[in-house]
Amino acid sequence: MNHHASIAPAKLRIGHSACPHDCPSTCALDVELLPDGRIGRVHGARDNSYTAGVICAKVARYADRIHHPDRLLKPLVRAGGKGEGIWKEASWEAALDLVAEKFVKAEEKDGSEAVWPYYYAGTMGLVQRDGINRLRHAKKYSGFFDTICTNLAWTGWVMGTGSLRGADPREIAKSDCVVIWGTNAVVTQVNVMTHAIRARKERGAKIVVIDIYDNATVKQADLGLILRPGTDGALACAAMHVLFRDGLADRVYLERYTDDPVGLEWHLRDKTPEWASAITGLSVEEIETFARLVGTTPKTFFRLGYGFARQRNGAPNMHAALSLVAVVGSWQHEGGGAFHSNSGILKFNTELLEGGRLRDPNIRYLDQSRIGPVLTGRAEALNGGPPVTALLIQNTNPANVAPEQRLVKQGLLRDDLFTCVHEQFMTDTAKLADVVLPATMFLEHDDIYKGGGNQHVTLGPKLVEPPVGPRTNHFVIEELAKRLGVADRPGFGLTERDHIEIMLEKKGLGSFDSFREQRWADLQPEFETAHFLKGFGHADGKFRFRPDWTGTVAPNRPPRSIGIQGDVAHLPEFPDHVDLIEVPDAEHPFRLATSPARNFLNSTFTETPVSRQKEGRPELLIHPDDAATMGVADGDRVELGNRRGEVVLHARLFSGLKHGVVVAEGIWPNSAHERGEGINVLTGSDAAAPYGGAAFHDNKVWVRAAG
Ligand SMILES: Nc1nc2c(c(=O)[nH]1)N[C@H]1C(S)=C(S)[C@@H](COP(=O)(O)OP(=O)(O)OC[C@H]3O[C@@H](n4cnc5c(=O)[nH]c(N)nc54)[C@H](O)[C@@H]3O)O[C@H]1N2
Ligand SMILES: Nc1nc2c(c(=O)[nH]1)N[C@H]1C(S)=C(S)[C@@H](COP(=O)(O)OP(=O)(O)OC[C@H]3O[C@@H](n4cnc5c(=O)[nH]c(N)nc54)[C@H](O)[C@@H]3O)O[C@H]1N2
Ligand code: SF4
Ligand SMILES: [Mo]
Repeated sequence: MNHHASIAPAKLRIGHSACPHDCPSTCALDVELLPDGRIGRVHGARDNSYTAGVICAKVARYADRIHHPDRLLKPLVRAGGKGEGIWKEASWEAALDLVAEKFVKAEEKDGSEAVWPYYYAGTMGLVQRDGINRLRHAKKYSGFFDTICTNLAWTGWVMGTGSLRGADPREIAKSDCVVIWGTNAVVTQVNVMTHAIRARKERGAKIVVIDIYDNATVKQADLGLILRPGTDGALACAAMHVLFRDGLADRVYLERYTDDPVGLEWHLRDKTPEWASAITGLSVEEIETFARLVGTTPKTFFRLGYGFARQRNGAPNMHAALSLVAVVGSWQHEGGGAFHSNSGILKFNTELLEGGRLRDPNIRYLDQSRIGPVLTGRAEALNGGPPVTALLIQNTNPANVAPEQRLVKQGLLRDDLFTCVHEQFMTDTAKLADVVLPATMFLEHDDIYKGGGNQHVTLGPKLVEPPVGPRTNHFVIEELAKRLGVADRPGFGLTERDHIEIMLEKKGLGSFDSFREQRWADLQPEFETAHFLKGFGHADGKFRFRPDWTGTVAPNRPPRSIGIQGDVAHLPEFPDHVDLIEVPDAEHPFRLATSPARNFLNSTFTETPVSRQKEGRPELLIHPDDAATMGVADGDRVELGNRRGEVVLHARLFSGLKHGVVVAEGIWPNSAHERGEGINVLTGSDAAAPYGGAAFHDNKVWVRAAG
């Protein structure tokens, strides 16, 4: 016996992967693989130039999630009333047979559009996320218009630039001023901070943060601007006014690269700091200081987030902020310009994966954000088609995260609706299902990931065996296809690895095995392209101060069956402040934002004990002066509500926000709330102009002591 070998510590193996979660950072990961088949700590890859060795704490402790005792392991079939929590275990064969039978029945009764595959970004892997579209197209099921997260922000961006890309986010490290606008980056995409802090350390760069409350990112700022929700357009206009007024606008750049600088200057003549101060709640000095800083610092990098666009005027506000970047002319400099998302540069050919050739253009689409009105049968939400009587849900938790929650739940409880949920945990949505199927986690299956907030494509190969029971999304789609008679159509019958290999090869990125060695590819366009110095994405190459709000700009224009949305008549001709938001009134004197929690990612990680413990309980941040007027003390129960419903939270007195503004952090499980109803009872499912999208941070509410 080799005594020596048996006591030597087992060498820690490291597996390489990508974070699959819906976070712009898409970190490259180094995962500790333990000899017993479990994982240890997860680390950020040091040699990835964007990740740079840093990841968030919740993914570093992923062992708590993947080895969680509450993971779903068996297919479950409802054995009591909907939502009662009485289940019967079933074999995979029996459960899939039942799902297929119900889908066929729904189709026979109301046509194929009665079935709605409903999915989102629980995993951002292309195969496991988007493969569901192959089944949808092959079966002519209802289409899915994915508005919930990106539509307001992307639309505003593309209206200006014509293209969904921007300056290399790593250039933040080379800036002299970093403006972090409407993103709580410390919490939601920590890698932005890695590069911003480097700029501060190495170059003495100033960090500006624009938000509605004194959050973890504002605390890092040299200049923190806390404004009223939905007023960023006013700030941007006043800053541009100051630049024109003080001769700091780059007129040569404007003449060459923009559509109507003269019209813009005339339009801004009365958008003074005083005007903006009254709208934003910022002081005139704050606005002047901000304008002067960006106007005199050529290398100013604007990192524009999603958060400030989650307002009904979010698209115009995003466009207004971008317009400021053009007036400064900062696009011309390395370390300058703006960035929001790179989704426009990282295109793969997903024809086979998503079954593009099987698509029937006459099939109606339904709006993801409007699942409440859709499931409760509102004719305008059904877009001229039949009721939805069957749902296949993967990668998302709409009973918790979607707006107007009472409608969503009312819909899911319908007796004539059959719902199959494929999940890792018994989420609020799974609880309301008829069949629940257990899903694998990212380290247990093969996939490939595109960075939204960076420029990498990263492989996430299978690194560990799943427990007995859970199966991949791909498996479920393939098995249903067999039972529904479409398994012989193009794109079916391949493995995950086949799909990845096909996409890599079509993009000239090698094979699965070579890419596995390589781990990721850096697809950053070169400087002049990235900075739009060869022209912006519109046909005339110009940045548009006068957007064509109902025009045909890609990427997220609504499909024909949905059309242009919301109050387009009031979208501004030039950058402006428009009151498309829920303006407070006597009955609803407060503005509520539902901002992200650090230890949760949407509703994910609400199941892990450390995240739960760190977040404490559902709270409402409220200004001490506002609390005093209603006799509310720190920790008291408060009820807040609007015409959509009411929720009880615990007050946390907090002076880092404006009077009349309240913030509820995190999407807690519905069951963590007093009445089993979550924060999205209060948010609206009306589609915002012009391309739709949910305005999660734009809610007028009343607040009162709950005793
Ligand atoms: N820890 C954690 N990380 C996450 C998530 C999470 O829930 N938790 N969610 C992930 C997802 S899906 C996404 S899309 C990204 C989103 O990440 P972000 O781009 O950061 O967007 P949000 O998280 O919606 O909000 C960011 C900030 O905008 C603020 N805000 C709200 N309204 C306004 C406004 O009118 N003006 C301004 N200036 N600020 C406003 C909010 O208070 C919040 O502090 O984060 C991802 N990362
Ligand atoms: N009040 C309020 N509501 C919001 C927001 C807000 O800021 N405020 N943010 C909105 C935003 S930006 C977004 S993007 C949405 C996100 O909402 P969702 O897309 O629903 O995101 P998660 O809540 O993270 O839920 C993803 C689910 O997918 C599951 N999952 C993960 N990987 C897999 C897999 O491989 N297979 C299967 N079958 N399941 C998997 C997870 O277990 C999890 O339950 O929420 C929106 N809702
Ligand atoms: S920062 Fe975002 S991408 Fe990186 S590990 Fe955390 S959740 Fe994943
Ligand atoms: Mo999102």
